[in-house]
Amino acid sequence: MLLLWVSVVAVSSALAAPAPGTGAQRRGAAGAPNVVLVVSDSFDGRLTFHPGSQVVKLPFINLMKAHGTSFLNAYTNSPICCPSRAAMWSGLFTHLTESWNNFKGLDPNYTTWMDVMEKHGYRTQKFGKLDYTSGHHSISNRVEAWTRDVAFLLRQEGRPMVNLIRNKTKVRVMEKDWKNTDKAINWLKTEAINYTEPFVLYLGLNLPHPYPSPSSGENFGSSTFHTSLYWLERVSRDAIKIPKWLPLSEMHPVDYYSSYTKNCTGKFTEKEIKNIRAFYYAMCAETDAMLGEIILALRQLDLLQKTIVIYFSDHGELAMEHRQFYKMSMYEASVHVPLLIMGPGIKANQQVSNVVSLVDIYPTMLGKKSHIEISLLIYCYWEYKLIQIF
Ligand SMILES: [Ca+2]
Repeated sequence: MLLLWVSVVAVSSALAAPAPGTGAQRRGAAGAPNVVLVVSDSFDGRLTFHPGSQVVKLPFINLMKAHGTSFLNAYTNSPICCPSRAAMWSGLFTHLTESWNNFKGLDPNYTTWMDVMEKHGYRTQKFGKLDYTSGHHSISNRVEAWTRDVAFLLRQEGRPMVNLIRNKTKVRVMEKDWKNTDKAINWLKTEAINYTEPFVLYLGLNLPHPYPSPSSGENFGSSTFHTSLYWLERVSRDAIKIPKWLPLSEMHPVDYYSSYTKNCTGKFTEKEIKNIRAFYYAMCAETDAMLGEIILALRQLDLLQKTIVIYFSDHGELAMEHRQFYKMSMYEASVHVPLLIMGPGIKANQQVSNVVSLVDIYPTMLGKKSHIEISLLIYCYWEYKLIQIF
């Protein structure tokens, strides 16, 4: 823990230095800062500000808050993976992408903002979870979206449960995400560091999405909240709120249907609910550590002062609020996402309360300005235009 704290302090000192080239407005990529996006899954945005921030230690999100701009009211455009990510990569609302569920996303050859940036001289690279194109989920996903407006029960997920690794030194629980984080860092060290052009790096993490539960039978889904004592110790159990539930008979039929298909209509003790929430928060702490590894690598490579770092998630996680887990609901826990931006030209320690959403990433990256699209840079006092093509 001391090591982590020292690292955060060291990064803070590096960020205190003045940003080079501030004030530049450029066409094309030449001279523009690099951009690194760390995009996790299922992260409840309310953990990035008070009082949610009291429940779990997130040192690198806190660092981004202190040295950058954080958005207090950032929302997903659709609270499920593919539709959310399709909106983010295309800059189009869900009624335009027609990605209503995980069955349909963008076409594989769709021109995203990253493709446009590459055409304008950026070196680009993606690692980890993407999940914005069609063809990665089952056909049943076509009718199992958050609407679930069918007259029969499609399938029931496994009951939400926890699974603990009783090891106080086990850091790398979600090994696949750590491998992708390592790959991204290796790319920074061996490729990006040598580029004369600016680069855009995207790292997609699966955490803090719950893990598969094969013990729950054929249609098991991902209902296991899994972590180690190392991460669980970062959670303040006393600060965990137990959500109030309506009696099953008073629930709205849509909520009841969601609760039923998510296998949450049975009996849960308060301890069980608190555990599920604690394990979810611990998984968020592990996610923060991966973000931290990227920030530390940028600092070690002397890239931090010329790189804009952006962190957000595709949607939230209900973690037993409204008698549900997963997302697929318009309740706050499901739709409120974290959104933090830091780097050269971006105002430090600024909290923005304006409502923004993931479609705003597209015009932010491309410097597009119109009466409909909102570029986040107008809130950040971001003095660069990454590219200006419209
Ligand atoms: Ca997701």
